[in-house]
Amino acid sequence: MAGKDANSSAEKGKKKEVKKEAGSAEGKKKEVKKETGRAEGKKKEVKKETGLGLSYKKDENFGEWYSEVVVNGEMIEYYDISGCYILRPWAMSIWEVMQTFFDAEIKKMKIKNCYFPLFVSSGVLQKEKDHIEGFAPEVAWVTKSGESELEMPIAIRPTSETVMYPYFSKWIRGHRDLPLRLNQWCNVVRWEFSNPTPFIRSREFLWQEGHTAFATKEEADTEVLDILELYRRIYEEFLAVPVIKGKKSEHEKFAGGLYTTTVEAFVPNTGRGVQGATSHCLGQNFAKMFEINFENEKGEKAMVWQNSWAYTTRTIGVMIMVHGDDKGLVLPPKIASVQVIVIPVPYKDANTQGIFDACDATVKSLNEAGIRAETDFRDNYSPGWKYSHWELKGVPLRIEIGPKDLANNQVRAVRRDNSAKIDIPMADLVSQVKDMLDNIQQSLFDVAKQKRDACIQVVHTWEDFAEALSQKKMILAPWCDEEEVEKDVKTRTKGDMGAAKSLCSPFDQPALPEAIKETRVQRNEPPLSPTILNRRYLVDQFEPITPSSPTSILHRRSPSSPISFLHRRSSSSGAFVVNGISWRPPPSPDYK
Ligand code: 87F
Repeated sequence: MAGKDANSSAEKGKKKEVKKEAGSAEGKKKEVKKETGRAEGKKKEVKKETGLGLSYKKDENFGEWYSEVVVNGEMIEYYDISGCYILRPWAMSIWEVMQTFFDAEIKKMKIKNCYFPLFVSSGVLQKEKDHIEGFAPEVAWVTKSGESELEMPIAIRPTSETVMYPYFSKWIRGHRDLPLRLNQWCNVVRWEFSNPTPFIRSREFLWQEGHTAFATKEEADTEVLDILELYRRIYEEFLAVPVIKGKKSEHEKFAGGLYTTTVEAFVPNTGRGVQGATSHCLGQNFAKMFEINFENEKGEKAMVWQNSWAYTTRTIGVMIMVHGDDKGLVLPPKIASVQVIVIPVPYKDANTQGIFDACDATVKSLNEAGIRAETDFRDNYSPGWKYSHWELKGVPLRIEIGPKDLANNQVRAVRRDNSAKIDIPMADLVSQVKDMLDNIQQSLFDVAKQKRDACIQVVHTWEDFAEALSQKKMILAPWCDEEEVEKDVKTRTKGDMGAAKSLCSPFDQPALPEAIKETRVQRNEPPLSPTILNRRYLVDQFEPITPSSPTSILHRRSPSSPISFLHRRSSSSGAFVVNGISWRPPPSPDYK
């Protein structure tokens, strides 16, 4: 997963929390199985007439709802190895749509595809030991072939820095070998220990990993942002999931790199942010380690500047969590392998063949216009069963054709996202269906954005911060980006729901209140940048801080007086108070 996957030191050691979020799939595998039997064993919400439907409601039991929706929606099948899932064609086709888009875009940028081996020798893996250290427990090893022990265990790639960079060192000699821009589409293995969740946290997942080397930092910086923009487009234009672009804090960045940029999504049901994908500037750290040098135009020896970037099948899980409802999946038209399902609704004495022919003609016209439409002619299921089945699978638009439609030379279209129904004259079929699909795509995004924005809270005091956190809000607060302060926020907010973490400092920065800026200048302290904080794994977001905001901030006062959280500086006395009263911080020797 891009979050975990594509880095995040801070993902470490926070595994328990995940359970309460989306997770809970594992260990419930059996339960899920029981629940998923279409017809049997469903006592609660399952529709009597069809045996289809979900037994859990999204707002009542999100974890169980998610497990059920991915299985019943035919995206995932559980497997007999914990944390490993079968991606069924319905899910794989979504991955392929995103892959087609991204692959074409990176080719325009002259990035080339390649494939490096799945196995890593321990010697090579150790080369990156400093950065691998925190991740070591997740590395899976092959130790035997048949019954015989291997002489040296071989690791399965968790990421490919150590696999690729020795060859970067070999292939890059002079400035004419630069830039070297490679990408690979592959699987990686990270042996997670807690709460595997389909798509979101699995032990094996699919991703693309880009690894590039440049002569200058400027070129590397540009690429980091170009790739991040593609990630934004995948989420917003394809998956209809709003994201926030920004920079990770020092604590949350990929430890091996110079800086990490990210797109952060938000799942309102859990109240948490999800790292959607990351694009790192690695600086020259790996160049130093792997001796990736080149002779520059002046004939001098120089080190390359590197980037790495990835997005994973986690994208699909985020989309399901954001759009799915109590009837099942809700797929945005751009990624749905079937955008329109056409269902014949024959009636006793009606002209059944005529209805079937109209269905065929409808699909043909839509296909010719580039719309992915199919018809469901199965005669062993009723129309009602088919409606529920395709709703569960999230097909964006259903077209029904019955005797009345045939007589009136029209079809009935029903939207998956809001159940709106309209009759479309056959003459307007293609244009109206196109419009409806565009409209569904946009509306899914708008609704998701509205929900997300409602969960963003600007805070200036510690009390407000804690309160907003307990309300599952995404918090936007002025922030000093110091590791010590971030660790302290984590310690203070540790609880059943997990601790708070910073998600990113958004590129789109709201203005800081003048009062805060002035205070920083007066104290000769570096400027603060508004940052989004939230409980681990889900996101809290920000909104602009209003000019009238008080000056309380999350920052470190000065090197000698470690941290002053959310203090408010009274303009008259210069004393520090919080919310008008003297602030008593939680017991901690370091804090004032
Ligand atoms: C797990 C086990 C071993 C993340 C790991 O984000 C190593 C790692 O290096 C590890 N989990 N990471 C960081 C990956 C960073 C980076 N790699 C290339 C990316 C983008 C693609």
